[in-house]
Amino acid sequence: MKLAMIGFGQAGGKIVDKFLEYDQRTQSGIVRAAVAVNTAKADLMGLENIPQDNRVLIGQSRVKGHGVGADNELGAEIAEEDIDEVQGAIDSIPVHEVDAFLIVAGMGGGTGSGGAPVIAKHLKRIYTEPVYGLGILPGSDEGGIYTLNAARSFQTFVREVDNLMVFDNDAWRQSGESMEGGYEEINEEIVTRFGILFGAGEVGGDDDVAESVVDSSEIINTLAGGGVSTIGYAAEEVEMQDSGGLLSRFTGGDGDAGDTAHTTNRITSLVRKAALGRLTLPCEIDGTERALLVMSGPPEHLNRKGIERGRKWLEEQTGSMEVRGGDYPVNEPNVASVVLLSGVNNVPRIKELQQVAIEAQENIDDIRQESEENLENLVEDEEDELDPLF
Ligand SMILES: Nc1nc2c(ncn2[C@@H]2O[C@H](COP(=O)(O)OP(=O)(O)OP(=O)(O)O)[C@@H](O)[C@H]2O)c(=O)[nH]1
Ligand SMILES: [Mg+2]
Repeated sequence: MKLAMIGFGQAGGKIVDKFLEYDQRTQSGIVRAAVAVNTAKADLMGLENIPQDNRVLIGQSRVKGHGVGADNELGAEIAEEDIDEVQGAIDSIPVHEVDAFLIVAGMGGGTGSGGAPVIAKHLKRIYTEPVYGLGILPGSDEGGIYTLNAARSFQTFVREVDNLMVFDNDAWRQSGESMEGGYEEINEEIVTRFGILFGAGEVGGDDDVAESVVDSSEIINTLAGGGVSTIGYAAEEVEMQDSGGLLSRFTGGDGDAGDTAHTTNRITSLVRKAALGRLTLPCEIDGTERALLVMSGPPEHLNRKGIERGRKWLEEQTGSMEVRGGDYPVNEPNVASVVLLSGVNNVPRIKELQQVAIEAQENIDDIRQESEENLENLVEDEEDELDPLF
């Protein structure tokens, strides 16, 4: 599946930059175009793979290239004011060649958090292609303003996009590591999972293959209907056959004869590990609306029986009637299972964020009321003083 990726803010830019690196490394062909937008000049300069012309500095007259310092209202204002500059970069994308847009942003800061929903709304108005979001939730140790930004931005972002895929830094942060080193690994984790998912929709051409291989329309249909998505992943190293490569499968049926049971069992256990292990956004998988299973690996280590069993198991576990599945043949000594759970409903972290947003709203009302009362008292006092009878 070919994507036009737009990274908003520092996290967004870095992750899109990493997707380009992944794309070059694996030849997955998922990044048709990559754009980075930021209010901070230094962040844009630090990117490695996104072409210079596709790096858009916005808000220069307001913040002089220094970022918005986690003020996401300012981030949103600037994105709206400078939307033409962002559109200028998007104009260079051959949109007829992409299957969808993917907007990537950290939800805790100012630029990405404020700007991502603005650009999503803009793209939806102009283009017919689906607009997906990849939202990064902050770690809980980052401080109140980050959580509050995320709580607010999340609500808006999920409304503006066709589906919001989420990665929660809080569930993935590692103690005892530097922040930067931690992000390096986390970003690698992100591009691996999403890379396999979207890369699956890029295999095609041969009609014999098309039947069992995941098609980009299956990814789009799984994401359609909106809501929040999370992704599970599990992999195992395997030995590769010396010759034959991708073709052996289609001439030799289900690959290595004799090993079919082992192959099937490996697949079903990887599906369980992916769905029950650490998800990009931890949640209860029961109650998921739609799901997609992608099994990637050397063709001789994939079989239809395993994928069908894995798919059935996912139906039971999620209670969903809409579980798709297929394979993604690659020439790497790894069998991997990627499970996309779309429209998840039981997510503790989101409930927590909603609570934060509600409390903040209530506090704002309290603060307003308090200041109004103060004002009234002040006026009354003054009136009292002015009254000569007292
Ligand atoms: N996974 C991941 N998360 C990151 C990375 N960098 C930052 N974050 C997260 O993203 C949040 C927002 O940070 P930034 O992206 O730097 O913020 P920004 O959008 O540039 O906004 P301002 O700096 O306030 O202008 C942070 O609170 C982190 O949780 C990264 O490289 N990877
Ligand atoms: Mg920044």
